[in-house]
Amino acid sequence: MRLHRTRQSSSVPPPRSVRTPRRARRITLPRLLGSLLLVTAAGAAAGSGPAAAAPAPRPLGQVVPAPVEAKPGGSPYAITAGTRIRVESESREARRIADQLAGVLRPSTGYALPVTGRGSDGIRLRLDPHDDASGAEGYTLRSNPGSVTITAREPAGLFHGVQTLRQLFPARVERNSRQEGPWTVAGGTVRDAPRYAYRGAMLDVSRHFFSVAEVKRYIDQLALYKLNKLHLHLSDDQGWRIAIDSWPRLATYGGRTEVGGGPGGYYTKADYREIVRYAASRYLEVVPEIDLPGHTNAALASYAELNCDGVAPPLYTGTNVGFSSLCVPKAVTYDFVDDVIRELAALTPGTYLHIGGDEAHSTAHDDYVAFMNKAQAVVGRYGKTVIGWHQLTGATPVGGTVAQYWGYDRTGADERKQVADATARGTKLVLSPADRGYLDMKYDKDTELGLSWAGYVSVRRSYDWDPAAYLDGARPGSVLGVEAPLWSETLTNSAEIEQMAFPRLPGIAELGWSPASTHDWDAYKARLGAQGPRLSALGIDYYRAPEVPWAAE
Ligand code: TNX
Repeated sequence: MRLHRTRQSSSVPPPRSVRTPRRARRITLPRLLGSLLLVTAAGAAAGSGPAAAAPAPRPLGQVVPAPVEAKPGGSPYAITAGTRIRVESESREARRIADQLAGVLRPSTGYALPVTGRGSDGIRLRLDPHDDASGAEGYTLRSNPGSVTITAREPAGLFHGVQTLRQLFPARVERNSRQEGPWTVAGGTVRDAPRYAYRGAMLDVSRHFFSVAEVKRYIDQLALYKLNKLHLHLSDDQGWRIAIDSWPRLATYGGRTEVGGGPGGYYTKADYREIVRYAASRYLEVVPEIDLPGHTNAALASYAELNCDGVAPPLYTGTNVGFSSLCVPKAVTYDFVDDVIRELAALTPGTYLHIGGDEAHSTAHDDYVAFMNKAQAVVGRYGKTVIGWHQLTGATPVGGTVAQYWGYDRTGADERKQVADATARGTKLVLSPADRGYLDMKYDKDTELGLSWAGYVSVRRSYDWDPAAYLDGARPGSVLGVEAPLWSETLTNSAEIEQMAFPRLPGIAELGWSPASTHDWDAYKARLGAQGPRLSALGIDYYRAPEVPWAAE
């Protein structure tokens, strides 16, 4: 019996943060010669310090997402052959972050960069329990000729500070082979902390299944831009993607295919734990979603008793929505919901559990309300906070529930008002407007991948809105943050994920992180354009949106 695809278990963890995609990793003779030349040039430059005609270091504020404050001042810092990375605190997490930074810097600089203890020089990572200004995720980065010091109250802040530091070096620092220096950072101070606590991205692993290695690759990319939530859409009509011991056929049968009839797949519990662990090591919390009571054909096909008529439908490989529903009156439905949520909650260390609730077009309204109210209680019983798509506000959200708003410019006033009114009763909001934040919408009429039901979403359109002012009538303070969903009806691999996510994902990340006062399309598009060579160095084949002034590669 074939349990699951070998694709997900064959993955070897990438040795460094983001690898070049398979198709771009072929080594051609000119490329080989090119890198040999570079190695020679780097060898000649090594140890000789910054060359006389070295380009000026990147301005401190030229990072995405924009920092709260960047004050230039003094002479730059430069990494040399003798540089050490210093962990200034007795903290295994700080040590791990230092090792991750070394993993980025060593291949491209060609320096040993040992990770060691305290000292006044080098790249210093310092945890300061009294650094209240940094909060849970912020940091301060100070650069002068003697050292670059990142200080934070929490390890998450150190990690985010390290992402900023990566962007202050030349883009080629992200390459896997030795590059020419100098490796300088402008002098001065960056102070930084996020605007919102919830900064997410969603990956739909149901419509097409993505291997653990593909999910890890996306996690690395999200971490670069300081996102802190990975929402996994683990079930839908086309596939059930997580092993549930008490209902094994959900995965072994319901996970057997995907849109277009491909082989599908699912995560074993060990696979899922590995994703959670990897995400946590990049300071992302996994938010698992089981979509209920609609979007459930894969479950209904796996267990006949879940259907009102007791007949299992066939597996589904098309792209329609709204045709499936759990059987609300049947008792067994709630055994199923309880088992699935219990097992998933036990696997998930994070706060949230997402129960879907969207497009339940085949569930009568009263049934929907009754069902969602029961399902919310189950999530609470297993110690998690409910997130649901914003239709959940049509039921009775329990206090502290999070509604994920995915409306768009044509969403009716009544629907918007229903969501806004719920915030007066304590519902919190994560904003994913489909015509702004949906990464699966086409950029324009020529985009090959993606869908267009919410219209085309240009890079500017996805960036140019204010989460705090987006939903009329929402209680101030009810917005927890933003999330960029990526539905995968048309996407089958990492290269396709990246064509849609880049360059729009950094813009959503900036809306979640940067102060509203930094919001300015013209300034942003220049900073984004400077990310081009960096994305290329990471092996990300981003969409060259014509509205962005891309820096020369
Ligand atoms: C709507 S947005 C859906 C998904 C589709 C997506 C495609 C939402 C909560 N439901 O089922 O995959 O559109 O863009």
